[in-house]
Amino acid sequence: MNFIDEAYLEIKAGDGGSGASSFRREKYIPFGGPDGGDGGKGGDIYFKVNLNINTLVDFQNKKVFNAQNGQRGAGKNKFGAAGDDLIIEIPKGTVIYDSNTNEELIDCTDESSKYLIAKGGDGGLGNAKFKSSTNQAPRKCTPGFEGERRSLRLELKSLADVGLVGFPNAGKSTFLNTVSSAKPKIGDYPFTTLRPHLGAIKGKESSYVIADIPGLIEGASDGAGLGIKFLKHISRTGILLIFVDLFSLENIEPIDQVILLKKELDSFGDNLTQKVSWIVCNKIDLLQETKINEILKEIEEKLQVTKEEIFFISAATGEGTEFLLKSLESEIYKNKRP
Ligand SMILES: Nc1nc2c(ncn2[C@@H]2O[C@H](COP(=O)(O)OP(=O)(O)OP(=O)(O)O)[C@@H](O)[C@H]2O)c(=O)[nH]1
Ligand SMILES: [Mg+2]
Repeated sequence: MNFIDEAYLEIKAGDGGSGASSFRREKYIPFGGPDGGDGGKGGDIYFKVNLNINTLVDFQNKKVFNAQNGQRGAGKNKFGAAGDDLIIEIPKGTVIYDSNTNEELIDCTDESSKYLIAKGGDGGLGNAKFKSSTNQAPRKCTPGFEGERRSLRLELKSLADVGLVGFPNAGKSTFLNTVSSAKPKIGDYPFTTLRPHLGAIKGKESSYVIADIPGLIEGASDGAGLGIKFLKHISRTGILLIFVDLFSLENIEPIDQVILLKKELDSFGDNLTQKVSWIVCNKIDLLQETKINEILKEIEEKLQVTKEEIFFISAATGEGTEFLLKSLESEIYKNKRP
């Protein structure tokens, strides 16, 4: 299966135009001097963040990018025009690697910057540049330089503040639907979500972004299910919400879901388990209050999690979500303060 959070590109900046070899020819001037102009510089290639782009899907069809070449110089000291620069637009959070060496080249996190990735070649020199006291009529001119060429791999690591992790069908997308204007697909079957979705939450003081990613299953770190491929999207989030399905179709106990998910996060590495992670038990509308209290007690005691780190919600009815969002906002605000 092809996922859209990764793309391979071949890019080439423009070649410089060649310089011209030419001599001034005018009436009454029998021996005009050299007047060949220089070639124009080839266009550069840049990456630029476009906040309206959320995936790398467009690069599945277009993989080769060339900037314009510079034009040749001409007689009468005419310089060749420079080739146009090429700006490739990408989502915020795209990391660019050299696909041959795997070296990280650019981390495109700033929407106001233009990131230079390949320089266009300089133009060649016209013969006018070679005139000297000893050579009044040089014929020599030089070709332009080649533009830089690169093989790249792009990887999208979304810049969300909060990441949702949980087994398939736990209600992660339903939650994002309820609390933000993002509209990820919801289904009563596992693996409804096939790619990450971001939803913006407008809090009281500030706004923040939640990333919904495809569900994890046991063995994900070894490649089971959709694997852990998508965890890189939450590797930069400040807070993880571990979604527990209180009405699991496979009857996996809430506490076991938390243990299994934490194990998968741990295997992924990237310090995911070091993050602030809260447990969100979803679908309370389907349970009795006494059962909910039992679950709370069990998780508190056996996993040594405090009450403040466990939330009970119904993503479907919205119950409990307001309190969760308020807590998220103050936690994010706390971390963002210098
Ligand atoms: N009763 C009830 N059903 C819910 C609740 N939240 C989600 N559901 C249902 O649970 C099913 C799965 O919801 P999704 O939001 O698609 O689950 P998901 O975690 O995004 O699943 P994947 O994308 O497959 O990982 C859907 O049928 C939802 O309608 C809830 O709070 N209460
Ligand atoms: Mg989903």
